[in-house]
Amino acid sequence: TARRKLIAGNWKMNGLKADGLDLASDLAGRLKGAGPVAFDMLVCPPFPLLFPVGEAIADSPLALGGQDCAPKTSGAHTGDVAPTMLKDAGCRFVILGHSERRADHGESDAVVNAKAVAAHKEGLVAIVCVGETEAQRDAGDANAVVSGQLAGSIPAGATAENTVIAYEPVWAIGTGKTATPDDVKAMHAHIRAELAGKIADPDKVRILYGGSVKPGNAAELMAVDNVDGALVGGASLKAEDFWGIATAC
Ligand code: G2H
Repeated sequence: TARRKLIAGNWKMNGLKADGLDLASDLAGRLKGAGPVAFDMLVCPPFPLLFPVGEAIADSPLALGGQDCAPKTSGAHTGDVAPTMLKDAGCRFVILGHSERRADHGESDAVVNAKAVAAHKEGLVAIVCVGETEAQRDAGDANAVVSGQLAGSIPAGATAENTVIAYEPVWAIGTGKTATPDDVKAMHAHIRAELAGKIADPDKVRILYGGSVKPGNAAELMAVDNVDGALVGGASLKAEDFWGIATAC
């Protein structure tokens, strides 16, 4: 099954309005200039930047996503952002259950699942993140941990159109350590097998790799079986680096 690669930039908590506009406009310009490309490109800025960035790239193929959303549509939930609001800002995607959300905000698989249900209701594509810690990997539990996260986080009604999986080994996030192509190949094959019965058309689901992806290692990682794109943090903050990753695949 041919799956079109998705190169997603997770800006995390970085950048003010001027930086975000520069970065997004630069990428949109490169996409426009490149003509037909073999990948989809997505940027996920912090919430306050969604509207200005969304307006700046509205006429471009560069897609917009949020980094999280609430499991509800509206109401008395101070500090939360509803999927309807992401949609209103022009988002097509939302990252859910990133390991930083799981660690910093105690998000469980059940919470991620509820958020994905809410995102799907608004027609957003949920990028559901999974990944083991270093201790879990060292204990030989990586596959079991990821299986549990998939089983708990993927909601009923998930399809290859409304759901993307991102495998991010926690020990490789922002650390400069990257999983080896063999590690990635084994885990992505495991995830693909686990998707059967949980998502319609499991062969069509895109499985992204994330964790210290940069221009220098992108070609090698993106060539691995069942790697259908990248979720990029640090290296998505510079247009040249992010573009370098996208064009390496
Ligand atoms: C993993 C990744 C993006 P980085 O969190 O989600 O970040 O590329 O900085 O390791």
